[in-house]
Amino acid sequence: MQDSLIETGPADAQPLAEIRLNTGLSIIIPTYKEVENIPHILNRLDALRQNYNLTLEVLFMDDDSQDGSVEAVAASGFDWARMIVRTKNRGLSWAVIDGFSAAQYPILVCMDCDLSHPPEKIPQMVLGLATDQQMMVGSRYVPGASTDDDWGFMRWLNSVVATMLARPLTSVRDPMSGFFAMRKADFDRAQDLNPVGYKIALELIVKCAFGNVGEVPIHFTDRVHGESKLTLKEQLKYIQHLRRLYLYRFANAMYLAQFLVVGASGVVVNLLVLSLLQLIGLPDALCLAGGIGVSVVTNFMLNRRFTFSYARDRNIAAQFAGFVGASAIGVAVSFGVSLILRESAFEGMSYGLQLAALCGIAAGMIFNYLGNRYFVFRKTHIRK
Ligand SMILES: Nc1nc2c(ncn2[C@@H]2O[C@H](COP(=O)(O)OP(=O)(O)OP(=O)(O)O)[C@@H](O)[C@H]2O)c(=O)[nH]1
Ligand SMILES: [Mg+2]
Repeated sequence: MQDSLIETGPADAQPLAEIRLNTGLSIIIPTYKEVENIPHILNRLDALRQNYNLTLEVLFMDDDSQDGSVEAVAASGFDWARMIVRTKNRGLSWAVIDGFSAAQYPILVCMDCDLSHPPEKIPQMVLGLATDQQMMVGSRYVPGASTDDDWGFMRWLNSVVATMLARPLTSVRDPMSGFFAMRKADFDRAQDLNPVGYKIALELIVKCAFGNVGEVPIHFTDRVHGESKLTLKEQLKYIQHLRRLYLYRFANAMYLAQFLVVGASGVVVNLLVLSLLQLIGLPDALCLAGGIGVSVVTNFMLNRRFTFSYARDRNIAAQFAGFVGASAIGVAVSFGVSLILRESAFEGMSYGLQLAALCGIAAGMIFNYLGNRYFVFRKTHIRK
């Protein structure tokens, strides 16, 4: 943790305007075709710099916009601002990660270039880090915050649903915000950063295991200049990102949940195939065998592709043999457990056979899951 960031006493002892911040700030701004906004944001940051006598650097992390952005930063004449042009590993989140890595000061701030995020809130955010907060978020969803009036219903709904889906990962009200501050030391310790899409704050909250995240209310202004890059494709990437984060945070529960969903899909496939074969007039035994055969293959493929995707570059034939073997042993376990229970715990009970069968199915499934998780798709020996 940093020593005091504040030169002159705690925040509530004096008005914010009088506080002098003596720790340098690195402000990271990911950009793509933001040439019109660059002079405006630099002027607002310069005003802030002078008001608070800040030591800061501003790094524009640009994905090779080629729209005059480089020249716009140079023309500002501010020696504390520079542009880093990126040609590899493009994308907003990676631009921020690269900027955080390149930063030279102990406090990191991330913000958009389109003036949606008020730079004037930065001192309050930095102040939060001076207490025990690990991250401070410029938030649209805490009391005192607001958004421009023309946020349509769909945009609002979209944002609410996205935030709700992240709720099991963090209680932060606005984890989707692109405006946040944290310590460089915490960033340097972060491991396994692997974001897809836009939600870099959420990625950092989960991967740094931040429990103390403070929120500062902001007024979120819609962009006036330039175009939004938040396309539908980006929004779909969020689902992929969420899946990764859930896997990271709740690995075992997620593997089991996905395994069960795949199992349920297998029931549907089985019945569909069986009915189709019956329609074309095959004998019952062949219909049953067809349903089982196809659903075993689809279950295997789905588990390999999704549930245990970390192992999908391993030998498919060996995995398939293991999968079928585990299923066969699972069936045997199910049969054995059912028989034993039928003759012991459930003996003489009405529906005793059905109850015994249900327990057998559960035991078989658990065996099957464990066999796949720890043997067929085990995590060791993953080829890089
Ligand atoms: N380096 C880099 N920056 C990006 C990329 N996509 C967007 N940005 C920047 O990230 C910030 C946020 O992007 P926006 O397009 O404003 O996305 P948004 O704020 O979610 O949506 P709107 O405000 O409605 O446009 C802006 O400063 C963009 O210039 C990218 O692929 N690479
Ligand atoms: Mg924006």
